[in-house]
Amino acid sequence: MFNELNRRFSVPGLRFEQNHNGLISVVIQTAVCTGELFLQGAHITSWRPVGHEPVLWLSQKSNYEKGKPIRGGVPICFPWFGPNANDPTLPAHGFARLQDWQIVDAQHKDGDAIELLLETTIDPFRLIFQVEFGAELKMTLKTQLPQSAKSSQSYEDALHTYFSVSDVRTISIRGLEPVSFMDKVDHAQLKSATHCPILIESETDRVYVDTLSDCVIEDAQGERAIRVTKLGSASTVVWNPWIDKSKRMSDFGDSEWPSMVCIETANVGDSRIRLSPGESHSTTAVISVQALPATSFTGES
Ligand code: TA6
Repeated sequence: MFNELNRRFSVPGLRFEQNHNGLISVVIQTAVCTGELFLQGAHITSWRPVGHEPVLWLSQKSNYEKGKPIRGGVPICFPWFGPNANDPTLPAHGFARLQDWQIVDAQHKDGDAIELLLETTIDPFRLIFQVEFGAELKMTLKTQLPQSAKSSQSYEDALHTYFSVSDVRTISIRGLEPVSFMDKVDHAQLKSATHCPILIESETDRVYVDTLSDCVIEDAQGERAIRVTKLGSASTVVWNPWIDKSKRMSDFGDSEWPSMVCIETANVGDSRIRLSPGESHSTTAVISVQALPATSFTGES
């Protein structure tokens, strides 16, 4: 199968591989970046622009098996976020990250970038995932409700991006200072804006509501800032499991929590998307990295 894909999509800097569990991935190696995406879940597992350390975080204990979610990278959450409200036996974050997607196009773009187009169906919706691996990482999840649908339908979506940081206890996250948030670590209470950058000092699981703004992870110790720009997303989720929750996840190493933070580009809760037959919606995230001067982190408290 993956040999057929290599024949069908012969693009310089792109090749298909298959792991020991039969999962097929697209491996990208160009003059501007490296990256990888698994066809299961259209799941981006790595992106590393030239001159930088890897930007996406992956657990050393992740599964890479059919039907199991990969821990890290960019899981696509669809058609619901978190546990299913009506049936707890259904998979958390929906089906999109668990099922095979079909790659329908791969091509070189300006700036030695490579663009992939993948599709899948989650009845009654059709999903198209467009990814551009380049000096920036550009991701768009387009959801279509076919004209033939009998009625309007709603869904939640999220590009649940895991970022690699030097130490989550030393970073600050800017862009959400004026935004209220639902605190999932405190009975999902709606809390007022703090008007301060976010510092991660304990388990953090917040859904920032009604925000279109960029987020910037300032990682002075890692000498870089990571920017998340978004379109078509009204919710931003910030998550770090900290110590106890990490221990409760079998695919998350007990000592891995300091090296990651999630900034998720989403439409959840009251911001869920409702489509009429024939309508579509796109959720886009663009990730960019900027080196920070080494002097900006003194390490002094
Ligand atoms: O986005 C934060 C969150 O909803 C957390 O509550 C945590 O469950 C995380 O997603 C990971 O979910 P997963 O199903 O991938 O373990």
